[in-house]
Amino acid sequence: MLSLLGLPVAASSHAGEIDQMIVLVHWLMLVLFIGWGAFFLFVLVRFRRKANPKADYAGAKGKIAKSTEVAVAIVEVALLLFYAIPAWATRVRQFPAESEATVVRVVGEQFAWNVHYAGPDGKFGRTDVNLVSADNPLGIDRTDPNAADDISTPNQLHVPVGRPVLVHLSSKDVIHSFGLYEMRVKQDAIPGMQIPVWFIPTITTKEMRAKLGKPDFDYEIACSQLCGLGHYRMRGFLTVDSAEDFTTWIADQEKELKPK
Ligand SMILES: [Cu+2]
Repeated sequence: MLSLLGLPVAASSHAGEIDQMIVLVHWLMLVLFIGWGAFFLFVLVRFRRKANPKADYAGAKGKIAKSTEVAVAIVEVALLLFYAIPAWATRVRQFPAESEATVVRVVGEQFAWNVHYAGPDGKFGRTDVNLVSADNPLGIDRTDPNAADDISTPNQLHVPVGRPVLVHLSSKDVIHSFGLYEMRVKQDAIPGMQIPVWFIPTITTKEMRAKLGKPDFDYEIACSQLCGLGHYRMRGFLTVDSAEDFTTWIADQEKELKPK
């Protein structure tokens, strides 16, 4: 059923839960589509003009219609109560502790995703809108001691596998939407707000490439909100690394920070 629906591959710990819900909703829609379609055909024949030359203002009466409506409503309420609301509650109420997560800031702008790592000290440095420039899209204040080791990577989000990722999401200009399809993550990025989003990646990019037999496969960061003329090219990449590869990558980024 999943491949039939054309869903992207799943690579986070909660992806199965979301997919199960999507599948259940589609089953319900399939039943409704067939049911309503059959009813429509029945009505076309049953109430045809030839057999009913005179319109009946009272209309047809029957119990089936009402009980069907009630049954559909019950299924919908069950989907909400047992699947949608509990899944959502985990997303928005059970955030991982910052000490146990990879914490990053992601700031959307027309038309890029700026990723900010706190560096080895684990403290995000001060940022200032007045310092924002082409070379410093996040406006990181390098004179702040906490900012000395901060890393800023445009359109490149690297995270280690198997560990919660906590993203503090924001935007510099208009409303964007942070979409990681393989992680089943989507959240609006709104200027003036820092919105936390979290997920646990379960398959590294390298493993996924091998699994799919596609050596150039990458997890993408898509902007899921029409945010301006360049919206189509607002595309970043998420790389899920093994713990060692992630450490190496961070170390490489740190090296680039050192004054040349
Ligand atoms: Cu956008």
